[in-house]
Amino acid sequence: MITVAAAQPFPFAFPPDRTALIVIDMQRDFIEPGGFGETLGNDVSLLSAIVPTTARLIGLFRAQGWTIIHTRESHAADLADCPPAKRTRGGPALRIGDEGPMGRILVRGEPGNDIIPELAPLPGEIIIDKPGKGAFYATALGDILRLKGITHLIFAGVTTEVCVQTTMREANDRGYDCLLIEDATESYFPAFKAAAIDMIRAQGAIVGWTAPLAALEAAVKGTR
Ligand code: TIU
Repeated sequence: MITVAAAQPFPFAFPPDRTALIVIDMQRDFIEPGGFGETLGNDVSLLSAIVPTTARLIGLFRAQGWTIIHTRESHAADLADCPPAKRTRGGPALRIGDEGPMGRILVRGEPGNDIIPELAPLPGEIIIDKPGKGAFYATALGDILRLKGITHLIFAGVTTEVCVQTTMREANDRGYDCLLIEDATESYFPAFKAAAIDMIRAQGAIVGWTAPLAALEAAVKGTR
């Protein structure tokens, strides 16, 4: 076991061979102008801040040979997996499936739906395409984790209070111990990021633990 001593609300211990990193939706659609995030009215520039830290976190897992899973929020070209309620909600500049500057908004295989080049998955890393905010809904993630014997999950990605928090809650209800890396997750709303982190670790880790990347790095270094 490796123990992240500085995790909150108390130390987080994980068995590396039964742990996976899940990097949520680090896609051009959320991080670059002209994608889904911007069509919803958000200032997407805030999200780039975590790219270097997330790259370091992925690099740590690669160096150790530990399991890495990337997710992409995406829909089929015919939008058969996109509930009308999701497509018609609000008054976005462009709707899911509309043609934008990076191809069709939030559609699988379009340039804007790719993971940003700085964090591109390597061969052998798992990619989960998900139509919902949670990565367990309508995907094979649960089966994949079970087959690999995974019991602990470490989370990064965007946005903290939407897809990251939803997936952590899904995972927590399925019995996984979850750690969120605070400086490898970001929101369009700084107050929502702070609130999500607070509510995840409140009540004795009711959803899970949080820690800065340096705390995980220090814990891993201690085992070498
Ligand atoms: N809008 C927003 O904050 N997030 C999403 O729609 N998806 C993800 O969080 N990936």
